[in-house]
Amino acid sequence: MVFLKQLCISSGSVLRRYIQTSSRRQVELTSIRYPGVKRGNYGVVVDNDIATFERLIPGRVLTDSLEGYNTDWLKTCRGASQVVLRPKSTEEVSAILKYCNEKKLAVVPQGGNTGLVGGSVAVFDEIVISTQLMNNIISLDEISGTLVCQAGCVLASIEDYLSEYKLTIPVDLGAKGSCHIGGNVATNAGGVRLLRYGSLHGSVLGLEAVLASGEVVDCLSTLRKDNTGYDLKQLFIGSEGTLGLITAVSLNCPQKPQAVSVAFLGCESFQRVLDIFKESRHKLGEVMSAFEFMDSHSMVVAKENLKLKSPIGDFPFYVLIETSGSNGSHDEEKLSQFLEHVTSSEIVQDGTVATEPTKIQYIWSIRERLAEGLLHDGYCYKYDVSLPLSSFYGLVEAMRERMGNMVTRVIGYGHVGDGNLHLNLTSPEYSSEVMKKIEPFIYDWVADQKGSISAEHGLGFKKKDFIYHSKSKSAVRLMKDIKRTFDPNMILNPYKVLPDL
Ligand code: FAD
Ligand code: 2HG
Ligand code: ZN
Repeated sequence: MVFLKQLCISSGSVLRRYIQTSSRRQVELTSIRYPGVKRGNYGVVVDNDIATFERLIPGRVLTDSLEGYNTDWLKTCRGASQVVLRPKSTEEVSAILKYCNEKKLAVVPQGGNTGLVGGSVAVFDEIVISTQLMNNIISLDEISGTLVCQAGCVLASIEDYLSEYKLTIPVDLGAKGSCHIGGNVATNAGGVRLLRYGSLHGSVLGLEAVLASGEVVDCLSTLRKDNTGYDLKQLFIGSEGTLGLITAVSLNCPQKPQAVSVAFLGCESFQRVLDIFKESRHKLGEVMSAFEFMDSHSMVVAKENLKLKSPIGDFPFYVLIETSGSNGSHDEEKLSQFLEHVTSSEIVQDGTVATEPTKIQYIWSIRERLAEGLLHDGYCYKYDVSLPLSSFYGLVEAMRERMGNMVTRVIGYGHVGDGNLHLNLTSPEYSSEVMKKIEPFIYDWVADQKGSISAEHGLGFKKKDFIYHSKSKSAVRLMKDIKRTFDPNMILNPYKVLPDL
């Protein structure tokens, strides 16, 4: 395959710096913290296997200093993988998987290792297959905005590449300096642009994946419309590495907005957040590209743990609204009419608007760096749920009341515009008592409201046993049938997504 451009791995991001500085702390092995999970009947890697891998991908077999590949971003899961493989091409991935399948060696696909549900690292000694070196752009059609690239391209690097062509990427998230597009697709990541561009189920035009047997499934279409049979690519989107290893992706990339504004607003209650949302949908309409909220407890994390300054005074709730479009003065006029309305009707108490890139970035960092800020407290119990807006913040209040002083804090923030709440609790270190008090209560609460126990992060290792809170028995049975068809030896990311396999 001929590549257009190799993207350099983004190294300057805050996220990457954070990962490096905090990786000194040793995390308890997952197999010890979760004694209920038993190692499957898989082969154990021996010298002969290492020699074979070395033949398949010379110089790209790692057996030393694997701590970073074995530990998740949250520092809550640690595997004991003895080998990391770094293929460069689909053919190499295919040869590796064919061999592993024959030897019944379990594997875990890994992109940027920023996943938040323990899905990207081994539970026992699964082999890590990293997409780090699969970072080439394959093609770009500037007219239609269709990008085809390898799965290991870092999201921020793709965004930089596209911006040279006045295009942008339809998915954006705080981990963009480290996460890979393959990882984004494998988790069906949502992020802050979903409100504008929809989910990856719509933006991914095609993909290529390698099955456990080594067979390459070529669904790398670049067509917007293609109704020929079942849309197989959809099965891989959000399958979290359990059905195949995604090696390349074709994406529909929108025009880069020419003008962006961000409003940061303070208000008195969560009901006011909803009032602002209703008014913004009405008055900003098509120019609104993000609607996020955070509570006052989140602002404390931003200020105390991240040393960020709030651009406005103290309020119980904050809203971040982004507008973006092709005509700055038109968007700004709409935004100022909207702001005049919400302040004069006292829905909003105070606010500020940024149009300069550095100021916009600063305001976004208050919201986007909360995940990082929480890690300063010690252990973070992370929940990512979909709820009807009528009961959205009720869960945060219920958890705060339930946990009392068992935890350091309970905070709520997230993508209100998509009905996605991020609920986080922290304590100085992991406590099974705290965990028992949180789960399954939290999942029962969400199921009672007909919500989803995972809006965007997926089930991974930590949440797989609760799948029935959001999916029916018949749906899970079908998922298991699909898993058996795609991966009969169950070597692909075992102990993840589906329970009791
Ligand atoms: P990894 O973490 O390496 O892997 C994630 C899962 O995908 C694993 O199960 C892994 O086995 C599988 N996988 C990875 N690559 C492949 C592949 N090529 N083929 C098959 N399977 C693969 N998520 C959101 O949805 N929205 C957000 O706003 C958001 N913000 C975040 C902010 C921060 C600071 C952090 C740390 C994470 C955030 N996330 C968010 C979590 C999100 O899932 C990941 O950031 C991202 O999508 C995962 O990409 P990755 O390359 O790091 O994948
Ligand atoms: C975000 O939206 C991410 O910032 C992380 O999805 C959410 O920290 C979290 O819980
Ligand atoms: Zn999110």
